[in-house]
Amino acid sequence: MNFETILVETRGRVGLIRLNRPKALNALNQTLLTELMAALETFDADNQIGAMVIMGNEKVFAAGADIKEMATASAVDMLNSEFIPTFDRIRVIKKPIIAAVSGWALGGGSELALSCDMIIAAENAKFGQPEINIGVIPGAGGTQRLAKAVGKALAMEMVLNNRTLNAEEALHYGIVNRVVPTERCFDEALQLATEIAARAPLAVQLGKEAINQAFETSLSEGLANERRAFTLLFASHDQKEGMAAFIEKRPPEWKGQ
Ligand code: DAK
Repeated sequence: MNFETILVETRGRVGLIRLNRPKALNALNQTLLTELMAALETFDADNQIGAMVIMGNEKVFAAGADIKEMATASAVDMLNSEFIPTFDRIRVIKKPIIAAVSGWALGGGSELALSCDMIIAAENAKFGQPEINIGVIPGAGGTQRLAKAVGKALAMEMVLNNRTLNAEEALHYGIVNRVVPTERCFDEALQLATEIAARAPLAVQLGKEAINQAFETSLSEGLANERRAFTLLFASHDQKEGMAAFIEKRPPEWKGQ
């Protein structure tokens, strides 16, 4: 896959996407959003890939939507912006996505990280929703995912007064999985993705789906969904293989079937 604004490669069963507009601090322009989505969906459809990592560089994950591209846009332009389909489509990616966040994750960049399933944060990571500085509010989930993750009071402060969170604060409020030395951020994210990608693919997929439903449904609906998914896995080769391997004291061989 050849792209203008991202670099894409595979490492074993992990699909790696590096945001690559360093001069613009990886600002998310329409091209980048289109390319990012194409790469994610290609990896999601590829049986050889079990998990994905999205990363920036050491200074910045992404500084948000491209303000220069957006500055003269009309409301209709925004309605037709790639932001809306991109963030809707990220929600339905079946395989786990891990964000490796070093430096700034601001505005749409923070929303992108929060749309991923897990976040490994570098010690220099900073999360914020500075849209208020340019006369708008978050438009890609910042008011919703953030409020659910950090609670109402802090979300208000972040969205209404540009309060940023450093890596330790982000860990404290549960929006990142762990904080690691900045130079280790990518390796730690890759390691986590590699481990998950080696696990039973259908169980990983249904586990992700079930956890995401916890944020969208009532407890009883969520529990019913979980039971259906659990039961469905008993129709898979990998359930038979996993349990047989345990009993026979050998490593399982997953087929994703
Ligand atoms: N867009 C465009 N260019 C950007 C940029 C951005 N978001 N952020 C930085 N740059 C550019 C700068 O203009 C500068 O370019 P040159 O002047 O060299 O040409 C270059 O990157 C380096 O930036 P700085 O010189 O400012 O670097 P510093 O280290 O001094 O500061 C900073 C780093 C990250 C604190 C600062 O650059 C900054 O505050 N950037 C803006 C952050 C921001 O406000 N982000 C929120 C953007 S609004 C939507 C849904 C969601 C959204 C949009 C639509 N729909 C549903 C339709 C999302 C909106 C947003 O994210």
